[in-house]
Amino acid sequence: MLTLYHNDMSACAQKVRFVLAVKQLEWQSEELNLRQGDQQRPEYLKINPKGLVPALEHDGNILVESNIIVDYLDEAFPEPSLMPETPLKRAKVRWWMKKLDDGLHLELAALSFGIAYRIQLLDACKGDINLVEKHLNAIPDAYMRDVQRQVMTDGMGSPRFDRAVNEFAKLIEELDAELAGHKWIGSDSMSLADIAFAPYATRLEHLHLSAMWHHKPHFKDWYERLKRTEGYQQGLAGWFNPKYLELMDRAGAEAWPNISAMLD
Ligand SMILES: N[C@@H](CCC(=O)N[C@@H](CS)C(=O)NCC(=O)O)C(=O)O
Repeated sequence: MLTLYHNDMSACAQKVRFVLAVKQLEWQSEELNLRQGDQQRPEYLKINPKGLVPALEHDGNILVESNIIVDYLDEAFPEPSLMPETPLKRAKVRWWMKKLDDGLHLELAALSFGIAYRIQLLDACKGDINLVEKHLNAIPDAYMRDVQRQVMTDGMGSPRFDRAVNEFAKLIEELDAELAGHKWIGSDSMSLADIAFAPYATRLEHLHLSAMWHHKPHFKDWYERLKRTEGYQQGLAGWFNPKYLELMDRAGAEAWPNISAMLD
């Protein structure tokens, strides 16, 4: 029995749902409202002490960290395999995925909060800055707490925000070069790496930033192909939250002139 603790728009949860869909696994959904602080409740902190989604329960065992969860699912449910056949290609897939844990995921949080999620959090706290502070102080993960605090305070004016924009511009450049040589990231068949990056391209698109890859034909083609897969449709598109989409589109369109000026 599989139970996923997740959120409809969380990038890391999207990645896991994509894999569950590709493998056609049945799972039970436990959805958390991240702006209302469900992830900070004591019951959930017993599942993931970092107060982050996703977490997966499989036959009574808890797994956290989305890259570890998808790797586990690929081993526990090997068909269809989402890792390439050779050790070298598997190493490449892992190398790409590691980038997310090495910092890119926090850059995404900086972009998302800096442009749109800060508005949601302020609304959830009814504009009361003390309640916002309380929510931020209760984030157990120090790295996530710092990022959110910096962009909650200074928004797009934060140096943290500028860095995030440029880290993503660099990633798109690198992926475009990678995809010039392979149909998929690191190999010629879709793997965990493609699935891991799908939510990041999606978030950028939702935040009105897809102009960042207008002149990156390989990246653009990869993303369009990925979106047409059944796994993407079920694991991501099927869960899109219209309220988030509306906010991200509106706030992203307003932010774009500032953001394009930040691009080196
Ligand atoms: N490295 C973790 C990151 C998980 C993470 O950052 N999750 C976000 C949603 S994508 C979260 O739960 N945020 C809670 C919050 O904003 O307080 C993973 O890959 O699972």
